[in-house]
Amino acid sequence: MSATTIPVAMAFDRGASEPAAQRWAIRWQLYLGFIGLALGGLIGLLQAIERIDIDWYDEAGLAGYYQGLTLHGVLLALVFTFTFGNAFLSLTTIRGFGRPLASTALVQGAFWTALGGVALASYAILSNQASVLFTFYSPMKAHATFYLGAVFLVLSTWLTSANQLLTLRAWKREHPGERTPLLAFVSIATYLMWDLASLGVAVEAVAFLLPWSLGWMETIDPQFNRTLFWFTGHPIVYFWLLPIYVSWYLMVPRQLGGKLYSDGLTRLVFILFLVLSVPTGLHHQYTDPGIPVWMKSIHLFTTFAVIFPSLITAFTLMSVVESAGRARGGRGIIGWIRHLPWGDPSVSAQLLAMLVFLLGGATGIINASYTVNKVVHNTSFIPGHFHLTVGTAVALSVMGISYWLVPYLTGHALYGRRLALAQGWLYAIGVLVFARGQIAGGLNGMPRRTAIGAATYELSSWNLDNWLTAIGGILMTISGLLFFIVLIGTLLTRKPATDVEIPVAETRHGASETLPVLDRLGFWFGIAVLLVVLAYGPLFIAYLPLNRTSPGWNVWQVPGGGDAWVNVLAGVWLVLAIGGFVWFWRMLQSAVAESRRSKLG
Ligand code: HEM
Ligand SMILES: [Cu+2]
Repeated sequence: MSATTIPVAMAFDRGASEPAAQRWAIRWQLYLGFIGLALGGLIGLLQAIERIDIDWYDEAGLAGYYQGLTLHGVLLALVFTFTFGNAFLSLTTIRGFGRPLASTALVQGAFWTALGGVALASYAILSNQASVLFTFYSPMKAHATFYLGAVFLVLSTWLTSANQLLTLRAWKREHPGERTPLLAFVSIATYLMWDLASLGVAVEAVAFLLPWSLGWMETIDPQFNRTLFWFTGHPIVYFWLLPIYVSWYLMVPRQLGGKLYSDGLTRLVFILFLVLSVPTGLHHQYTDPGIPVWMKSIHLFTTFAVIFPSLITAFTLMSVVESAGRARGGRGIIGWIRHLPWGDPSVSAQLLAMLVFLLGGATGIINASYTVNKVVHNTSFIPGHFHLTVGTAVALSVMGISYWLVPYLTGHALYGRRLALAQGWLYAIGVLVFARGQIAGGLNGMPRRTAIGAATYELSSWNLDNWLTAIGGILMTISGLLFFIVLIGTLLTRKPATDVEIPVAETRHGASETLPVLDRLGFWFGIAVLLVVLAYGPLFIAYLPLNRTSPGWNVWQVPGGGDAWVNVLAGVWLVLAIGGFVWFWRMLQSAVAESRRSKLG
């Protein structure tokens, strides 16, 4: 039936202004993230059921708990989030400016570097030479391919950012004197924040970890590296979150049939994140020695300052959602909730993600408080907290966004709407049970990053917490399976999508009411740099010279790994992985071109 292919091709041309050569790079960047989500999520299941003494690590081919936990953290917190951000905010930049990205080579390059990074790091982790968790604290020492992979992954985000900035410049030339379109503005602000934030980990990896791991440098300063890590490690949470805020602020209102509240307020929120996200990292080091209390206190203040744009967000979104519910005929104090379009899986997943995020934000304030932090530090309270934030507010929103994004990018209709609906609810219920287990366990002194099932000091009072963690984790995994059934069904279906567009809301208070200074990204970036210098400068000055005394440790593996033949294997593996992918891709493209030609002929 020829009707199946032709509308698909037409669907691309209708709404999109991205050329095919940019679209495939965006699409594959997204798919790479989905692969990370699938594999990472499956390992989450292993971690959850380990707590009720079901140990499937051997069966999964993993050497142990920490190899699994490294995969889980890296695939979900780094690979999944970065590739989604690269894909989604490239697309929103295109849509915002109404023109293609300035450079096709950069958007394709971002995909290839991300893929190369994932290949390198996966090799290191899967061969059990890098069970150092996603925070890769020294003096635990991983194989160099692990750090190289991290560098590549960060590079892919920089290429994406460079492309946005080039596109901004091109657009400005075409539209002298005009206000930057809001959607493009927030997409670029997100990446500018991250450019600054990622410097810490880039310096850490390139100047210290990589040369040390290659044997060019004998010893390392673990405390200094931790500080560089957390320079990036706090703002990274906003790099996870802000792409989702782009959807919550600018897209969900449209999906609800309402309007975005205010152009100016939205810009202000993203500017506040740009300015305040980075000078906060020391709140992860409240318990670290060697850092003066007054410096930690400054970061405490900036941390509480970032709560401000988060609160603006909470109130703005609530007002948008409520007025949409009322516009749809809802009445009474809570009657409007029923009138929201809960039957749309993209909307319901994101509304549920927002609700769960309320608890994520509240628990975050507990972590951020200097004194109360001592109660929860390094306990399972922390994973309880961040599965409500990145693990749900972000992950569940990405799934919700996918329910329109994948049809948009492929031209295929969404498969299994009811499954998709069930998926969102199941995940939200699952994570609430899971987090209840982890949070209560943490308050009961249960450590994080520990195979609790195997621990000899397990307390009987943790029993209920462990069961809740396991049951919640199983529900989340089933929900994940549903998501991938919907996703694969959508990729395979022949039914063309009927309504393919990027949902972008109109604004109630538009750009004409916005102060011009709220459009000046360069100015705010400068302020952000200044605050970082003030917040970290004195610390680094007081800290230097470096205390490079520690050799590398491999605490997860019997000594003897990392021989020369392993490096040869690593090289071969890499070449095969990348070469195989290119070959497969070329083949696929020529097959598609072939079938188009024969259809037309
Ligand atoms: C099926 C769903 C999931 C389950 C059952 C699950 C389970 C777990 C458990 C039990 C831990 C704690 C391990 C420990 O402290 O020893 C953990 C850690 C973690 N999870 Fe998940 N998780 C899931 C999904 C996610 C998602 C979607 C994300 C992020 C997008 C995520 C990010 C993380 C991170 C960053 C850690 C910390 C790793 C570390 O401490 O190094 N998880 N997960
Ligand atoms: Cu933080």
